[in-house]
Amino acid sequence: MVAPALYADRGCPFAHRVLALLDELGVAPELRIALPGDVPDGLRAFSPTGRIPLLVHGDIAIGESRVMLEHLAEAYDFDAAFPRDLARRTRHRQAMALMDGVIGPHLFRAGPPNAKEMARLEECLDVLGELTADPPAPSLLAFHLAPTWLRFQWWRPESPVTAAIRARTKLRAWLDAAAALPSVKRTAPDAAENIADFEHARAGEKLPA
Ligand SMILES: N[C@@H](CCC(=O)N[C@@H](CS)C(=O)NCC(=O)O)C(=O)O
Repeated sequence: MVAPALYADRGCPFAHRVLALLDELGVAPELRIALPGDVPDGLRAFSPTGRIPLLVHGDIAIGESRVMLEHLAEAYDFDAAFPRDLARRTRHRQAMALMDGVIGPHLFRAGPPNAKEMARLEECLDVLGELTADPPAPSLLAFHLAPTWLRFQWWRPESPVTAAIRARTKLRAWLDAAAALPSVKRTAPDAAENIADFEHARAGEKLPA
């Protein structure tokens, strides 16, 4: 099978999900990684707006990291992708959707959530908390959530969202264990460099090449 090509910028949390899964699968991707703020070489042929990350595998280009994970899990027969039990499998999918739709976007927002947003976040964290019954073993859920949790701690240490996650002891322990999985750690960027990249991006500065 042709190797997948991943276009991203350095330290991207969404690309980290995919890199962790590929590491777990023992698949070496073609990497097209740009400095933050730059467009990876060749990306515009697939995405004129230069949106990242993008995974190209054979004749398919995928622009959503959650779909990249599912595609790669199927392409490379990752048996542990989801639990076999339907209800647990659906919970995993729901948690990933809530992370992308409700919780994760607060990483990219400067201000704190308002009261209504905070109530919704707490509700979603309750749903994530139900998952802690499953061990944080290698799975699409672990590879999906752990990179985002790392960025909350690195980029938003003072955020009420980070505090709300930390306050949930079991959820926090689960996320910490997911972030400590070997394939997540091996593919994680250096924390200090990643924080500096984020601060540059926030200030709208271009990094020196
Ligand atoms: N839902 C996408 C999120 C991708 C995403 O937000 N990428 C960031 C860069 S790390 C981005 O393009 N942000 C600017 C924008 O959305 O215009 C995924 O999971 O892959």
